[in-house]
Amino acid sequence: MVSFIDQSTGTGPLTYAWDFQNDGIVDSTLKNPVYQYAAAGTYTVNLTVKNAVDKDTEVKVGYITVSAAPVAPVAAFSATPRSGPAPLNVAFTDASTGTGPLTYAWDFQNDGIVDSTLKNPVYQYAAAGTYTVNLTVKNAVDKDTEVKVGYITVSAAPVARWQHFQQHPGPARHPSMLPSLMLQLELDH
Ligand SMILES: [Ca+2]
Repeated sequence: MVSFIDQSTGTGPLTYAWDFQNDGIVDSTLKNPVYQYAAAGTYTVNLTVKNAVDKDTEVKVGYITVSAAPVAPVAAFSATPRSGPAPLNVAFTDASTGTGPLTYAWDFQNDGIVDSTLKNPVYQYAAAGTYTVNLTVKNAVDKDTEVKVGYITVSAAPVARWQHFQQHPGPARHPSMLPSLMLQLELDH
C-alpha cells in the first residue's frame, strides 16, 4: 500500500491522472491517492496534471519496488549411502525450500542434540544401528522439520575369520562323503 502525495503547482483547479504502473491506464484522479501493488516488481509512476492553461506530466522511472512476500520453509533432504558397515560416512544433501536465508539443524540420531548446522553435512556413524534423521530448517517466517525414521542402517564392521576343520574319515560310499579339508570364510554381522 503506497500513499502518493501531489506536489504539482499551477493555477487551480488542477485535475490529476495517476498511472501507477505507467501502463497507459489511469488508475486514480484523486489529488493524493493510495494504491495497493498486489504483485512483486519495480514500477514506474506517471502523474499528469491539467488546468485551464496546459498540462504537464511527471514520470518517475522505477520509483516503486515491491518485493515478493517471504515463503515459509519446507524441510527436505536425502543422503548417500544409506547403509553400510561401520564406520559409515554419510553425505546429507539439503533439498529444503523457502525464502532464504535458511538455517539448518541436523540431528543425525534424532536424540535431540543438534549435530550440524551446515547445509550439506557429512556425518560418520561409528556404531552399528538403525538411525532416524531429523532436519529442522528456519527462516524469518517459520520453521519446519522433516524426520526420516530408520533412514540410515549401519551394520557391524566386517571381521574376516578363517576356520578349518576336517571331516572324520568314514565309509566311502559317495564322493561327497570322502574325507576333505574345508576352508570357510565367515563374515560376522
Ligand atoms: Ca543428534
